[in-house]
Amino acid sequence: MLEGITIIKLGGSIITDKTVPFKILYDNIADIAEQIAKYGRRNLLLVHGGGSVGHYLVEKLKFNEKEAQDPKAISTIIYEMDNLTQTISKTFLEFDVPVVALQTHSIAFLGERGIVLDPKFILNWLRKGLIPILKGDIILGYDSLARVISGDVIVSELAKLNEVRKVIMCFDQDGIIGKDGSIIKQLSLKSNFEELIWSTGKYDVTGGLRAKLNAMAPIVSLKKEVYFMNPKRNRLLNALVEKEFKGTKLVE
Ligand code: IP8
Repeated sequence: MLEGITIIKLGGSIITDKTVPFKILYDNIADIAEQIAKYGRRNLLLVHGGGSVGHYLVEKLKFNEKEAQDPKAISTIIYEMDNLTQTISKTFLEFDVPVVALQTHSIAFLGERGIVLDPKFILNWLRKGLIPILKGDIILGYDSLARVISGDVIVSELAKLNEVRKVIMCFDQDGIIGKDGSIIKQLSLKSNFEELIWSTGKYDVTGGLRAKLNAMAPIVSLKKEVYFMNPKRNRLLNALVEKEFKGTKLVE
């Protein structure tokens, strides 16, 4: 039986330099892989963002969710995002962490009432001892249109599963910063999000901090733990093993 799963979102700002197209932050990925290797358990689901690969390409190729959609643009974005996943998978394997890359666009679909995604396709890999890695991606919808789907929406969807207990959103900030410039230890979902400070980098097509907080709100309501943090200096490992770490906890 699976229980106590933690979802880790590897935000685009921690795996890429969001100001430079296609610049992958290999050292950060290796640091995260090493911490997960030290953690040793496999009750994890990974989801990564687009950073200066996905977000940059969506803008550069003028990917449009409404009008005539260029198959070559869709293909290019998916191809480059898959490459980013492969880079992450390779690094994890180098640290003997057995991941399996599941292409979000192959297993998820946008139905009229939201994402359609059979959790069996993901959880069965966990039962097999592999850590699934999904990503923000382009998926098809009920209306035959392709759409950018943020990794945060995938995280939010998966976090509703009974087996999931905790969500750790990793970014390049030490946590969510309030208007006085300091890290907020506990952020209430009732607070005024406009007053929060968030560095989105140059490219961001999926809505920044507000969209992230909106995606996480239902998970907090389900009484699951949701944290925003920078994974550096063993903070991710500490969060996994329930030691003290720097970051922001979302509360109702
Ligand atoms: O960085 C975006 O995912 P996110 C995915 O998790 C693409 O919002 C293709 C830009």
